[in-house]
Amino acid sequence: MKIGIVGFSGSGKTTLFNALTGQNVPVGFGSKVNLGTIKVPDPRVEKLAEIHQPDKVTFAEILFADVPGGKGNTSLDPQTLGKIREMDALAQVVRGFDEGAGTPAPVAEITAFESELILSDMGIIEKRLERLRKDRSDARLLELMERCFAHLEKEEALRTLGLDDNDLKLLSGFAFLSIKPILFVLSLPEGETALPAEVAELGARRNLTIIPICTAIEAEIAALDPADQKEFLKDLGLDEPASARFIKSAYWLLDLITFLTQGKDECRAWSIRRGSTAVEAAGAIHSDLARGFIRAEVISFDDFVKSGSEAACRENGTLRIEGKDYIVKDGDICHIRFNV
Ligand SMILES: Nc1nc2c(ncn2[C@@H]2O[C@H](COP(=O)(O)OP(=O)(O)O)[C@@H](O)[C@H]2O)c(=O)[nH]1
Ligand SMILES: [Mg+2]
Repeated sequence: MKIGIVGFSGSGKTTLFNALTGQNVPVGFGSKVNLGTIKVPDPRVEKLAEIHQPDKVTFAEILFADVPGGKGNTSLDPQTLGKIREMDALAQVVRGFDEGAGTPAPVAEITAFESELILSDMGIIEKRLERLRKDRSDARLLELMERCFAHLEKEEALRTLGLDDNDLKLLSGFAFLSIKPILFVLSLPEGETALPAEVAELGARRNLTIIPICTAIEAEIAALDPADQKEFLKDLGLDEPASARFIKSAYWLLDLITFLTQGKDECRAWSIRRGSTAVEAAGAIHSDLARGFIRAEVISFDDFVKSGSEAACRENGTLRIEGKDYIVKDGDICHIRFNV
């Protein structure tokens, strides 16, 4: 799962990237995509580690790519669009600070960025429609493409069209931009914590997730050692760092859940999409486990902690045997039995 930190130049993307990952990438104009991961904090993994004392403890991770905005302040060049295309989901950083860059215009910035994605998608569809109308070979795709185009013409992103699973399958090869899930980070000046009224209003009206973050300060905090971080955050009236707030929103945006695996060798958390089956969860661990899937032995985290051991769960019936199609729940501890 790769989340692209995107937006126009000078909006605070690299600063946010540093705040999230604790890296120290130089800010300012650059054309390199920076990559970094953050661990998803999860007290359940810590609890399992406490019980098993394993050799290794592994948290789920989210991968970030800081995608430079290119030269334009209100438009995106083809290279930048190409880099955005590779992302699974987007976090657009919107400038909310002045700092010599001029009065911020966050609502206009959100709209302008969306327009760029929409225009790019329209270009792709237009070309394809021409061919589809000439060939008359694929009526289903033609109908779908016309529906998409009409929606984009109204300046609406494809993600708001209400496409069903079949539609999405047909469209997956096109890698449209305005179809990608997106959330917004408003980079605020020091000392401010709330969204300006016009931004909050836009978010409410269009049902957008917009997180206010003072990116510059949070980047400074992320560079401190953990003990000092707590102190600093308390002074600012925050109970958790930007990365924690961001992860929660990203999980929600991408509709992710966590399942767990445990043992003497490793206790580990894994992110999968809500609605994934046991065999898909097995595949997240290793393709062999999906290929040779026999069954999953599943205990909910709460039941495990209450019962104290896997043997006790077997005894009291809280360990369940589930098949391929079982829909994995958040907090399930899974043991995949497989044979390859
Ligand atoms: N005051 C203030 N300045 C910021 C903030 N975030 C970034 N900056 C500054 O704005 C400039 C551009 O930031 P940068 O992260 O390089 O933007 P990018 O081009 O989107 O990657 C840098 O000088 C940053 O120090 C912020 O939240 N508040
Ligand atoms: Mg940058």
